[in-house]
Amino acid sequence: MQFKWLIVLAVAACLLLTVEAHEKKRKLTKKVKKIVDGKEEQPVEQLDIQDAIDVLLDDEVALKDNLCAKKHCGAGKECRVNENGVAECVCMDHCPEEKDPRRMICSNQNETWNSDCELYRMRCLCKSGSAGCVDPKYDHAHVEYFGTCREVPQCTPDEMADFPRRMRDWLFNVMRDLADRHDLSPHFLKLEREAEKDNSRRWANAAIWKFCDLDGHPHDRKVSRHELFPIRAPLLALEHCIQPFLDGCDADNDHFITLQEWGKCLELTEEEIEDKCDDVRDENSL
Ligand SMILES: *[C@@H]1O[C@H](CO)[C@@H](O)[C@H](O)[C@H]1NC(C)=O
Ligand SMILES: [Ca+2]
Ligand SMILES: [Ca+2]
Repeated sequence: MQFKWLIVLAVAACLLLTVEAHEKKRKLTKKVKKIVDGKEEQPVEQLDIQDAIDVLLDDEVALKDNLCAKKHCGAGKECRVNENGVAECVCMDHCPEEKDPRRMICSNQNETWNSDCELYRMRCLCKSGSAGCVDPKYDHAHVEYFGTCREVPQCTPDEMADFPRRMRDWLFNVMRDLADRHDLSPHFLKLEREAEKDNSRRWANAAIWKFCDLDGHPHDRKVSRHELFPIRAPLLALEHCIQPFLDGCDADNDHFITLQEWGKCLELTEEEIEDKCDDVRDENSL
């Protein structure tokens, strides 16, 4: 009888100790993480260094979070710490489940996907030769436009003739909207203010701003097909002339649009268009 009680007591004591130790470690982990992230300054003497090191070594999650925090992975990829302790981008295991139909996209292969994450995850799997790749054609998949795939009507000559004007209007309105929302960098805000004051600068300044904005990766004063994505993808489903329009902008067919070509296809004169891209691009808009 007595023996039985002894066991119960021993078990209870053990449990209590584990819970206490666990709680202590949890608090310590939190503290160490805060210090590592620079959110809290802790006088060294108040923290047992060995305890802190133990936490960092034990708690691999804290370490991994920290290694991956500064790493940026492309669409469909996520950061993971490999066995050598190096943070690397790998194809995502799962994309967040997407129930919002507005997140659907149409790929360049005219297939509707639930989200861009799903498409880029598949491209990642195919590029890395993973078994999860269902068809090698996805090596070169990208988002063609937002929304489900649909029949994009032909752009008629009349519509095409009117399109540069519509585009100029649209660009200026977007620029003005960004200025109102304080989302323009000071450099481009100056261009916007000038356009508001002087009607003759309206189209040109908006065109220059958008060109500089698109020419981001790399910033080489020409806009590649890839760099056109931010205007092509949202507009393609709505404006069926955007694709022929953009194709036409690259007058010499070298796959890049220069500022001169951009100005010309927006029907601006050469005098109106000058390179005013800010070289300090760290406070870039959009
Ligand atoms: C793309 O898919 C849509 C919907 O399935 C279809 O209506 C359209 O004709 C297709 N477009 C092309 C270019 O094949
Ligand atoms: Ca560029
Ligand atoms: Ca060109």
